[in-house]
Amino acid sequence: MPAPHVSVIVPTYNERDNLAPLAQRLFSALDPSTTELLIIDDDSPDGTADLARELSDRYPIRCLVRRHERGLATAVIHGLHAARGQLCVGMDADLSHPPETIPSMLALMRNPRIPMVVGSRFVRGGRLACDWPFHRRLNSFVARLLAWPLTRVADMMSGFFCVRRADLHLDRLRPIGYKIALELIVRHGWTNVVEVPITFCDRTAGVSKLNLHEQLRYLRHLGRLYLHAAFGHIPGHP
Ligand SMILES: Nc1nc2c(ncn2[C@@H]2O[C@H](COP(=O)(O)OP(=O)(O)OP(=O)(O)O)[C@@H](O)[C@H]2O)c(=O)[nH]1
Ligand SMILES: [Mg+2]
Repeated sequence: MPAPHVSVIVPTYNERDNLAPLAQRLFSALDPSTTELLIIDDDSPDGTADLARELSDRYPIRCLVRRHERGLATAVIHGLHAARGQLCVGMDADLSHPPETIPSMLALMRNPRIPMVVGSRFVRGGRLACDWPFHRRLNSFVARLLAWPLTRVADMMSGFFCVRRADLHLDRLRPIGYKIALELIVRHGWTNVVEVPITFCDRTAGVSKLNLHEQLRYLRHLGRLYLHAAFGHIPGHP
């Protein structure tokens, strides 16, 4: 089988109910002959991986299962290692990120000076199609404020992005937690990141895995990124 042009990497934990609609929408938006959907599942007890294998009869899907590891960012990195496409898209399984935006992200990546395109809620035209309660909006605002000195990307919290595989230095990454796009931007020193507006929808199936523990982990992650920004990479150190 020839290598696909695009690998869409989706980390999953208990996303069985979202997988079929995700595959259907993704392969309506993208040509299945040049795209692979790469599911990185952390041995979900709800049978996400079994369903992914069933769906692979109908769609170009590969499912990799990690049995003794958990974590969104490390799952995406696992996917970046395994990807066969020249362009890699990272996105969530819960349909919060519209697959229909991916073609315009891929088109922007034709410009070799752009290392990354981010699907963004916080640029003109981007929006939340859901009514987040005040505490959630505040949470998101503070999280972005804390990362603001590290990058000018408005939605650096986004898990929806596209990168060129040849530009990646995966050995530089030391992620913990959720914020893989931020990790990629800071560790690569990317300044020319472009954002495209998206309409972000809350999940309608499955449950969120974002909890207080993850939020505290984000603070540790930020600490590491500030150290990196201040002192550069010290081999052997996080
Ligand atoms: N492989 C893997 N995937 C995970 C893990 N935790 C979350 N995910 C996936 O990462 C994506 C984002 O997780 P969500 O639970 O939706 O978290 P979120 O989007 O930050 O939070 P919400 O806005 O509340 O949905 C989904 O596709 C999850 O299935 C994990 O430990 N391992
Ligand atoms: Mg989500």
